[in-house]
Amino acid sequence: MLKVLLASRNAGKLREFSELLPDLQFVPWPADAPELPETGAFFQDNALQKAEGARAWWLEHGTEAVDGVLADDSGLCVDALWGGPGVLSARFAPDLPTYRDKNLRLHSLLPEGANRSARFVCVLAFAPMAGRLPGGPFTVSGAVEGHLAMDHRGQGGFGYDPIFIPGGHHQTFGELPSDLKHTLSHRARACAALRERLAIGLR
Ligand code: ITT
Repeated sequence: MLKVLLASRNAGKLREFSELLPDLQFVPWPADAPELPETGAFFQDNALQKAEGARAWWLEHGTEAVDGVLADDSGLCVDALWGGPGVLSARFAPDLPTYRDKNLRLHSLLPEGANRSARFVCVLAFAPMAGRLPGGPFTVSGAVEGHLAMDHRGQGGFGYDPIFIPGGHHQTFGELPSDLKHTLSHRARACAALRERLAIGLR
């Protein structure tokens, strides 16, 4: 079983990766490790920056051997907001403490009757550890199309899940069971591509 350092402080992502990739053993990013910079303009830049930053830090400070480092940069892209908050999703409305408040702020930016179409995008970067896996860093991606609900609905998931309705459904990711989210989400699709690249096969 490959042992992979997950370069993320987001507990929702850690839970989803453990469920989506049960054939990988994840080492969580330590609480006392530094914040990983993400200064790029695109999901792919930030995912690579986090994976390579975490790999360099782990080579000096890591407490156990790992086969590689996985980083995720993701976000919600709303068409009526020219693709925003997009790559800035984690930094949207920093004055508001909860995602319920952030979601309401997002709604307030959409004029009455606006196009509510949106998509979740996820780019994963994988950086192999030299001597343990061959090759250099690479990225894979996934997306799910949908639209924004009129209000904040459901307790499941994390982040923007309670306002996103995936195409073909009437409930938000906050209301739908996580098993169903895992069949069609942006992160599930990116994980399927990652499994192929790592040749660990699809379940
Ligand atoms: P790390 O960089 O430490 O991984 P982060 O939360 O800062 O954690 P991102 O920079 O990738 O991660 O920001 C992505 C934001 O987009 C995240 O904070 C969520 O608010 C949102 N997001 C991403 N995937 C999501 C999902 O599956 N469901 C709901 N919201 C999601």
